[in-house]
Amino acid sequence: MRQLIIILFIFYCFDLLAQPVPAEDENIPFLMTFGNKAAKSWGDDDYSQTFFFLIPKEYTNPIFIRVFDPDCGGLVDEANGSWDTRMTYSVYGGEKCHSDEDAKGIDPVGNYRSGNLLATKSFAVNPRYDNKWYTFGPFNPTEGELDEKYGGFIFKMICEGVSGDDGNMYRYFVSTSQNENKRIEGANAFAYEYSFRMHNDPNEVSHIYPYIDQRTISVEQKNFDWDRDGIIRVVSVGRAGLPCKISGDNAWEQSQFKILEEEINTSLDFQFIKRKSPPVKNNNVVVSVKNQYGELLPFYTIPIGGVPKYKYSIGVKKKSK
Ligand SMILES: [Ca+2]
Ligand SMILES: [Ca+2]
Ligand SMILES: [Ca+2]
Ligand SMILES: [Ca+2]
Repeated sequence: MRQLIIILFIFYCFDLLAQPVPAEDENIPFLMTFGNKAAKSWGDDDYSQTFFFLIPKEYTNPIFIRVFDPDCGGLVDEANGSWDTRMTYSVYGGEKCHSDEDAKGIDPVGNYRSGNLLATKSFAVNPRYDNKWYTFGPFNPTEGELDEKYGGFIFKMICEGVSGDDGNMYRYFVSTSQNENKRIEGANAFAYEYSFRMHNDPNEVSHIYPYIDQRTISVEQKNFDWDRDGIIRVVSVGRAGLPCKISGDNAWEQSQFKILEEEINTSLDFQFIKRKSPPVKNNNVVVSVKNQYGELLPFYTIPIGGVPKYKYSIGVKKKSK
């Protein structure tokens, strides 16, 4: 019994150290990208999702980018009639793979496929990859785009629904190993737009954590197809919970607010809190956050500076002003 407890404890620790995308603090069950013939009312506005993986400069061994349930069909995904959807995953590195303006947009337009194509693979419904991992790589970290500001090499992964009308649910993991999920110390992942599946359990709260840099004065949060599923609110070091406007079925909504001094160089916590009844099932939603210049802010899967906690003293000071 004692041995079992020790083994369980070790597994638990490994889990905490893991770097899944989405990550634990986000509590987002799956990323979601539909085939390009699906109606937008299913909850994906553009059938394309871009993620960036940041590998610290000090890390020099090969890396692998793993995809959980890359196919569209079987256990995990969302059927729309028969399974007829094909997903393409493409890994890019090299100059401009991230720094190109089009790569940092929310729409798959212009030169968003910038950089060197390092690997690509398409999946339809396929029991071989259903509920299982597929591994891209190995890649040498230097095949990414070096960005000193980020302190490392950046890789880009684009997932696109190139045919069909079903919903593809999936996750990523950047690993040191081809066959297992083994974290890379100091690595992170980020996106400028998140298209994801909410939990069905109304007690589960999902989070995204945009980072607020020194240039940010105000932000605009946009959400699509939230289906009026409860509330979306912002928590930060200076905010106990600011409600955002929420979208209905197949609709966009946006809210703007000013950034507090204390929020500079911290992450915001956008909380997605489901309504209790009637429950909303299989809810897919798209979210992005811009600054006052219209530049999109990155959401890090491991929030920079940690998950922000409201500090009562800061909030009270602000209110009394
Ligand atoms: Ca279909
Ligand atoms: Ca599947
Ligand atoms: Ca899938
Ligand atoms: Ca939805």
